[in-house]
Amino acid sequence: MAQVLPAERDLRRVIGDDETPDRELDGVDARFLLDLYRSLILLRTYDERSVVYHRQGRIGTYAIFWNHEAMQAGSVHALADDDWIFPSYRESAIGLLRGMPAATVLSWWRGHPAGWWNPADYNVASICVPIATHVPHAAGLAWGKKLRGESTTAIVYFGDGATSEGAFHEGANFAAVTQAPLVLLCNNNQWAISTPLSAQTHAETLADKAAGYGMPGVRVDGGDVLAVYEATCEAVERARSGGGPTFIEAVTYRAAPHATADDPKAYIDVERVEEEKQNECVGRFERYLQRLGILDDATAAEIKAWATELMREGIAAAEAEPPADPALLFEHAFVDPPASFGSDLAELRRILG
Ligand SMILES: Cc1ncc(C[n+]2csc(CCOP(=O)(O)OP(=O)(O)O)c2C)c(N)n1
Ligand SMILES: [Mg+2]
Repeated sequence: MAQVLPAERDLRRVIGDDETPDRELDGVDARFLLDLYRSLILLRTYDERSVVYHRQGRIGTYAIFWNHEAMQAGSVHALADDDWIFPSYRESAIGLLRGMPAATVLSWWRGHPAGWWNPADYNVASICVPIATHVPHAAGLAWGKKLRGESTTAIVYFGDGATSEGAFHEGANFAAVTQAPLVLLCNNNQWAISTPLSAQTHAETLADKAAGYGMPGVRVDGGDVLAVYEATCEAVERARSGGGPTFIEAVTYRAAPHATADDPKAYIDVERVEEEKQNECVGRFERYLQRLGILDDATAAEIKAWATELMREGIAAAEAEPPADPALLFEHAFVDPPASFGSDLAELRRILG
């Protein structure tokens, strides 16, 4: 039986602060760092514009991921293009990093069928809203790739709350038993809507859970894009070389409401949110790049303008989609529709105009 060491408890960091210097990272050059920055700005712009579009009534309820861009971009940049990504609703726009049009994801938030893509086009699975149910899907896909002798790996994103779900346990255990090439990336943003982490687990860290499955557990500062990148590279390398799954706990803090339908003032620590905003992940990387002399104002402005234009085009294209036929909602619901179905549908069409 393989021996599994206790999870790493210290938070890994690469980007320094007032007290700690930046740590050197092997094998990354200026071009890579700027690509990473471009991804961060794309996600940040997508997220901020989406909140505006929601307020303007142009998309439906939206799950904000402000300050979680680093754990998303850092991990995706550690993958090969054919590795599979299984997002939760919190990573709804992660497909943009694989070339998916913004219009597709915006259409998803508009509840329009154009928001559903063929996962095989991008190796990005559908956005998963039920908590943790995609963990077994990802474990199964990764196991299948291993059985076929392919070197593809998969990564699955889920939250701290998801670790209390049966599906998380089933997926993690299955991946470990089959030694599937899977990275389990837990975004520990310390809240599951209004349920704090302290009500979620009595374990000292979520990474400690990994030992129970017989897999390595790592804790990283989820606001440090390079620490997430480094930890994911190691996990992907382990997976590819037959070493099985890894659990990564990316420690972040939810600095925005759970979603546009939530008002967290009733439960969240407002001062802590303000602290997090001061130290948010995109600004931290920007300052790091400036310290290295890699990012100047003109380049930053050019990247921001590019991302803003992509969003402008994206919402225009999503809004130009012809309205969907409401019959689609029922297409897979009945083998034999009830007798009243035809008249009910006609009534619905009449109401929708
Ligand atoms: C199976 C299931 N139960 C309940 C819900 C309702 N729900 C939506 S988000 C959420 C909280 C999840 O918290 P966490 O896993 O920490 O992810 P986060 O929202 O913080 O990214 C819950 C309980 C759901 N979507 N699916
Ligand atoms: Mg959470």
